Amino acid sequence: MSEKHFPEGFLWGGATAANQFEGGWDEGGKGWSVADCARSHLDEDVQDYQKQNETLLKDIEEAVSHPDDLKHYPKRHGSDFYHHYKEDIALLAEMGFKVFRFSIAWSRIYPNGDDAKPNEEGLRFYDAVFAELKKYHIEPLVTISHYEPPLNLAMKYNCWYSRQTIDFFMNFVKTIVDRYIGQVKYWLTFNEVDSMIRHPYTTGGLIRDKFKDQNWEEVIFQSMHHQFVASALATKYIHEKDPKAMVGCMLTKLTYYPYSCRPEDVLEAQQRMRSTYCYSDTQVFGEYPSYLLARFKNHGLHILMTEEDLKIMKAYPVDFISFSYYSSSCVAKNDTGLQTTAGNTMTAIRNPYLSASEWGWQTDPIGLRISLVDLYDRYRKPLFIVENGVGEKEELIKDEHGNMTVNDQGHIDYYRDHFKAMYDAIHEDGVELLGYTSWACIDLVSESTKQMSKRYGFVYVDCDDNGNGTFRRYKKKSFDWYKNVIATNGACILNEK
Ligand code: BGP
Repeated sequence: MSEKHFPEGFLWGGATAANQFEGGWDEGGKGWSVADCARSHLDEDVQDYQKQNETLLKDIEEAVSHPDDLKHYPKRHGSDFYHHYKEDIALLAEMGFKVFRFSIAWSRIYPNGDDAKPNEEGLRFYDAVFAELKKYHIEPLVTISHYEPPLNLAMKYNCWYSRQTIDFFMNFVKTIVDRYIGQVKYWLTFNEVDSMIRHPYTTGGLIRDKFKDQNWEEVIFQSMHHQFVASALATKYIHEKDPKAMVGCMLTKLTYYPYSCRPEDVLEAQQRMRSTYCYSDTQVFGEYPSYLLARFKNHGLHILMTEEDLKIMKAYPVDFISFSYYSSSCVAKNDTGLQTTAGNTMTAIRNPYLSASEWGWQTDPIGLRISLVDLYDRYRKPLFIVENGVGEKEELIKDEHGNMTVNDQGHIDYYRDHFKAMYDAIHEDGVELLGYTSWACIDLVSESTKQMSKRYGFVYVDCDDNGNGTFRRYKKKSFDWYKNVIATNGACILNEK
């Protein structure tokens, strides 16, 4: 029997995001982003995003008055990719990466978001990043907006709640698309577009204090509408400028199982899945699904949409569906007395058949195959996994050759099982999967906890949760393992006895 492997041309790689990885937060003319005000809450349960929403204006004022404090604002230093990008991209090339997902920090290009002209020094940084990737023949996969809108847009315009932000966003899009035309084949407009509903500040720059006497759900969906229009306009512009380029939506693939076979629990799981599918449905089909419009009506939400908005959305749907998948969760109609655990920006019921990471996220490789089949059956468009991985607490050790490294066998085991599930989805279930970028290929600051100690990478970054360290990079045990997976296109694990 012939050796099993992934399809020829499968795009193996890894992902990062500027607000968690880049650092250089106030260098090169970059302006403040909402991420630069994200305080670490190491002593609190940071899964509770709602709590973070309640004191935002005070938190922002506190952050802006402490521009030199990197200890409590870890995203300001990230992993210092800003000064290590050559070394980092060389490490990705050493692993044989075919693709590298990163985001372009909006406030590095338009420091205040509403600037008349772009910041040339910010563009020159990304010129250099693209040049390094080109040198190693690594395909850039660019996220245009990844949790980092300019702070000024949030403070002065209420960011995505304001229709004007569509124009500010399109200034940003036109600048980077014109600058990098022909160099980017895969664009993503908004990271986890559905996350506006879970953390409206991080995703949409919405500061709750500024909407005291408004219907908050209506504010969120009005903002989401502006993002849908902006995403369609960006797709239009990219297709017109570079017909070979593809634009994807990016969905948080939260996969829910009914806690029991009780019909109420099965219905709850179906409803929860639709609570995120409604956003990818809108971007893939180019129109609001009836059940989302029903939610607007039944909740008395008045979302201002013009005929032109709906025409643009319908005319410019996305070309592929990208998504993040970390874990699965259980749901029940009545979860009283059931043990809960954490998941990606949410909490869920503990699945007794699954193990969980130190942060409570439940490891479920079969859930990835279920997610791939679900999404492909729903959309019949190519898929791209752009985030998958597990955060681990790790420490540097000296190996038998005297080199500093990390024995991250947990990462290897997690990835092996998920890669086998991906292969089965492709080979058995007929799913069209373009590629895979792990989250995160190099250690960086966690979104939900703002910790460096929640480590995802094949490469260890010497920086702790208080920002102390040399920022030196060290290859972990998984570095050579993933290098071999890429070199053999998966055969090394698919044909293991
Ligand atoms: C996703 C984000 C990523 C990353 C990832 C891991 O929601 O798109 O930016 O943060 O989650 O989550 P965390 O960093 O909270 O461990």
